[in-house]
Amino acid sequence: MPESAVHVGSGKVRELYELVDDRLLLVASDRISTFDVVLPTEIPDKGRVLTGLSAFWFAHTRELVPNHLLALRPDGRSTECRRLEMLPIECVVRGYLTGSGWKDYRATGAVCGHVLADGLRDSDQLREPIFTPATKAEEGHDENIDRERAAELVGQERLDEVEQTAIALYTFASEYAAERGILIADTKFEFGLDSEGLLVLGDEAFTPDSSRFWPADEYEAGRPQPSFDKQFVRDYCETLGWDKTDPGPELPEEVVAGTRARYVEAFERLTGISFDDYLADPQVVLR
Ligand code: Q0N
Repeated sequence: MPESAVHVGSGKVRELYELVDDRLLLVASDRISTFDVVLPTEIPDKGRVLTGLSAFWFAHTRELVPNHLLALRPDGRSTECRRLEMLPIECVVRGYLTGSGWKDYRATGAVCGHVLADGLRDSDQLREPIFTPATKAEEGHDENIDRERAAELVGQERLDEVEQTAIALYTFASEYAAERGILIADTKFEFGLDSEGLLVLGDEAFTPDSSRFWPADEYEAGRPQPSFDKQFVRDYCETLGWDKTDPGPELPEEVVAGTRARYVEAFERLTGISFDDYLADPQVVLR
């Protein structure tokens, strides 16, 4: 990255830079967060796994909706993207009841205006996936909103299009992943508009950072599920008595190695491609 590159955005673990011609460079680091804190220890190749997975899904969903991916760089962790006018909502789809959805349901019986059946348990599968938008918080947690509030932010017609597109994406990927032993409990998309006002999928898609991945063979409703990728990290952190405020703990090498192996396993199961082949030539995920 040249010293002069203009930094246009940053997430906890990714950076966005300006390129020429309304292109952006999205770079995924090897940083990992748990309990909302970025840890001081990196997971080698995590950024490459997430970049490769996201590119794989973009290639496999381009018939459902156009996306911002223009090129995958040879380093395997950077992608060139079209610059979009991003919509001011987080587009979440839930197929299972957990996280803030479970919390809202327990308090009110509904999630983002979807009144759900009585008696649902933590991690229950929903009868059909639901679209549960949220506002983009500058700091702290995104706030779930109902469709009326979301329509005020993007317009009713655009919201209908976003909802239908997000559900179609989730339905496709969750069926694909379930056949490969991974449940996608929920997922978050960010959409934008191109210069002609067409809806385009941006950000990352169906990565373990933007979705909850659960191992299908350990799934059991009525309790929280182990995370496919981060469970070793969470379990280790729970042994420490850490108060879950910044700074987080260093991870020992066996936790790093086990976690890296889980990311690589998710990549290989979902793409059917060996991760070594991806490192040798990232373009393999686009074919
Ligand atoms: C953009 N964010 C949100 C990446 C994601 N294609 C785009 N065009 C214009 N803006 C954005 C994108 C994309 N993607 C998306 N911010 C700007 C979150 N960021 C945080 C940093 O990493």
